[in-house]
Amino acid sequence: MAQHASQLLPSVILLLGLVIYTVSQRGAEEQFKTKPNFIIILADDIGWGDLDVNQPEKQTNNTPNLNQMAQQGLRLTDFHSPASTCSPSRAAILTGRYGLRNGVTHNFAVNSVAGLPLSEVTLPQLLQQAGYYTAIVGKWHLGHNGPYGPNNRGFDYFLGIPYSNDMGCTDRPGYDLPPCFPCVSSEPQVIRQRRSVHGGCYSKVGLPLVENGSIVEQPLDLRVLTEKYKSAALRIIHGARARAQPYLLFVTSAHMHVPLAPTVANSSGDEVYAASLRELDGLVGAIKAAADETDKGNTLIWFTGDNGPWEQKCEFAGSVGPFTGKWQTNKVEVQLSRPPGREVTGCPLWYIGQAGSLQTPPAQLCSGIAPPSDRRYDGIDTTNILLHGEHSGHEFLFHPNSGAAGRFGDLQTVRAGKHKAFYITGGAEACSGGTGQVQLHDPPLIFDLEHEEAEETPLQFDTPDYRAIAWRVAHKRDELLWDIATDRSVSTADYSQDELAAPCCDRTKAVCRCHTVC
Ligand SMILES: [Ca+2]
Repeated sequence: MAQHASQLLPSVILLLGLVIYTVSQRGAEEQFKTKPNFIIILADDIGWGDLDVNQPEKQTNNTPNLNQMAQQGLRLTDFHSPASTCSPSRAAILTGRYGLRNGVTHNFAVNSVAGLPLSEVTLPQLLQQAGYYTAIVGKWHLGHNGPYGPNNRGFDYFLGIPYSNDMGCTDRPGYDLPPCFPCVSSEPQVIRQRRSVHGGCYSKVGLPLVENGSIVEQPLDLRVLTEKYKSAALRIIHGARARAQPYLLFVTSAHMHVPLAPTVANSSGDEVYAASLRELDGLVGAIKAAADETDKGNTLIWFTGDNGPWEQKCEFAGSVGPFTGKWQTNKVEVQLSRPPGREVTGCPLWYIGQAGSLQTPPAQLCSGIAPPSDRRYDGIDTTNILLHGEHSGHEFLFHPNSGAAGRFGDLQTVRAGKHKAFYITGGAEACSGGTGQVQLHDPPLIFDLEHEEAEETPLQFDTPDYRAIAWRVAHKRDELLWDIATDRSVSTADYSQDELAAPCCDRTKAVCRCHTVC
């Protein structure tokens, strides 16, 4: 149930189940003498099975730097995204609150007028007040106009895209399914749009690269974006260290969201995806190396994904590993993708430092940082998990509908220990193009994940086991809804749109083109 977070990092964690503790932490008393630095690397649409460490038998060797982090740091092996799409996932990470509280229940659009409600307080805002330098490099997707931009939501610096990397045309489109046309095409725009029926091809406005509220390139060049992000990230790390200022660096990479844009000799889907993974891994390695070089022993690096693979992108989508949601694909005529609630990413976490116990957890070192007490939080403080090896987390997790079926934000699945209950299934589009039939389940389908991670066979309804679990789930679900209903600070997001809200460096030119600094 909701907990009132009282310490640092209330917002970044929604945890459940075991945390495999791979590093002995005894013997290093000197870490975190000062305020620790935080680096959060959030991969987009990455799959649980994309990391070598999660599927070592495949011997793909695409993620050597992440492997190293997994070996030397902590792996959170039952770690869940708070939502199944980009905006609500990011809103929950930055606020520590479910979408039903922070108001962000589905994605914002290119033409969105607003964003994450201004009544919400973000993690960077708290750290900024505590003297941190705060920077985001990558995708924002929580509103790009005026007060909703990242520079007004707690970040001192922003370089990146206001939303997803497929929400605008480019001159050299990356790999996508279906392939999107370049901004400049001999074909009439209307034909381009008609052919882009699979979604994801936005041809009206060029994809902008924004730095601190100003468009610096439109459309941007996808093939050099990673290098720009890397340069910015390293500059931030070195700059903060030179000033002896603690920092929060939030790297929200375009990887593995389509369009993928690696340099490849062979453009087969598998090779494109693997090359993109290697590119992401290289970015992670460069950031870790810079953090090691500048402030080893005083920096926490957390790597995770925002919502799992976008399955309808087929060969350009990630791997879910064994978490296939088989009940849905077997029992429903049309194949489903991205089963609701299965937005799982088993994520390695690395904290930089020598092995050893930590006498002073960051929450204590950063005393004075406390989220507002006028609202309730769903996130928990992870100090003891990260630094002291505790295997605690949420016993119950709630997964909202973020756009597949039902009303936005409705509780779709509930995770209760080793069990998972589905109230709604269907609605997501599969690689085949089919969309599963939306079904409501009352009583819910319940799976025992300890016995069957593929979720193929639900428990029998008329058994004492089922009834006991269903009662617990229903009780906790009601408790959460009551908790939200009595929360004094619940926000509502404005999802209205206006064409003039689209980022545009020059409205007199097609697709808002500016080749150089605008
Ligand atoms: Ca995503």
